Amino acid sequence: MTTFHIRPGTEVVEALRDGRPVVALESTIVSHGLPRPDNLRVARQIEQTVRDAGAVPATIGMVGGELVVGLDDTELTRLATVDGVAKLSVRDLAVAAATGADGATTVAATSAVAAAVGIGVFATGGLGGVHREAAQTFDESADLVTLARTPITVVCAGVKSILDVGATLERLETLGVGVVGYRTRRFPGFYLTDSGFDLDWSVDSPEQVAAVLAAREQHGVHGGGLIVANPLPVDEQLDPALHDRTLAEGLARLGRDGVTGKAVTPFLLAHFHSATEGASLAVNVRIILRNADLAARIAVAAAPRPAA
Ligand code: PSU
Ligand code: MN
Repeated sequence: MTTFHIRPGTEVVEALRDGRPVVALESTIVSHGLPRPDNLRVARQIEQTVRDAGAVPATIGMVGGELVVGLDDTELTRLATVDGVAKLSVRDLAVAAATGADGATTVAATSAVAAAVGIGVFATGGLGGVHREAAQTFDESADLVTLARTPITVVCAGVKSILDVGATLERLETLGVGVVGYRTRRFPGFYLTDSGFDLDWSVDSPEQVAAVLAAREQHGVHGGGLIVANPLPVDEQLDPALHDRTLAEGLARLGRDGVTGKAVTPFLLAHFHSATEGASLAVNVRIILRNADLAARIAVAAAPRPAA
């Protein structure tokens, strides 16, 4: 009988064993969220940003059915460049493993796998959430329900602006997922600095996030996730008029091309990247790198032992 253990990379094993800071990174953004050939370059840059801030990066993905925490460069290259890499949510992991698939893990799957191996901090771009037509389609990302039951801190620039942000915030409240702004009381809008929605809580430093995590653990009451919402500075956001125009076009195309289900998010992101002639890509990359840096500083502040 084949065995299906999660395989942590050597560096990740050692860091976790020694109580040094580790940051989980997702691979869906690499395989499905960013266009080639930029995706591989950006994936490496994200890892380097985590290292520069003193933590060990652990990009999570599936290679030939093996679930890897801390892909090496050959594996990362494979997920960034080969065709047919599946988009894996939590429910897909076992099927993909049993069938020997290559797969990229979403925020949901990355969070679940990271928590399973004892990684507490994760950086991404923007979370999935409630889609705008959800009242008809029921399309709500599994990111939300997974964060309800997974003890992980996700650093992101809010939820993707292609979504129904208000409905997503309501669902996060219902599901008991903590949401704090990083030096802001406004929920970020991914490509945009401000989604237009208020937040109840704001934290000022990585140390304060570490204190939240310590309190949660010592209380032993809240077993779910914490979202640290890190907005882009206003002068780095996508031009709001360009954003709104591109989004309206993208949503119209969805309907016209009959795109549904898990293809919706990659379709809209690809539309943004081509319709803005790279402007949204540059913004998306800035978002991820800033989040990787903050996540690493949180992991450093929360780690039992400092980085080597
Ligand atoms: N954020 C990005 N780019 C992405 C995603 C997030 O900047 O590609 C991915 C994440 O992996 C997230 C997924 O989990 O989109 C959401 O997909 P869906 O809406 O189908 O759940
Ligand atoms: Mn969906």
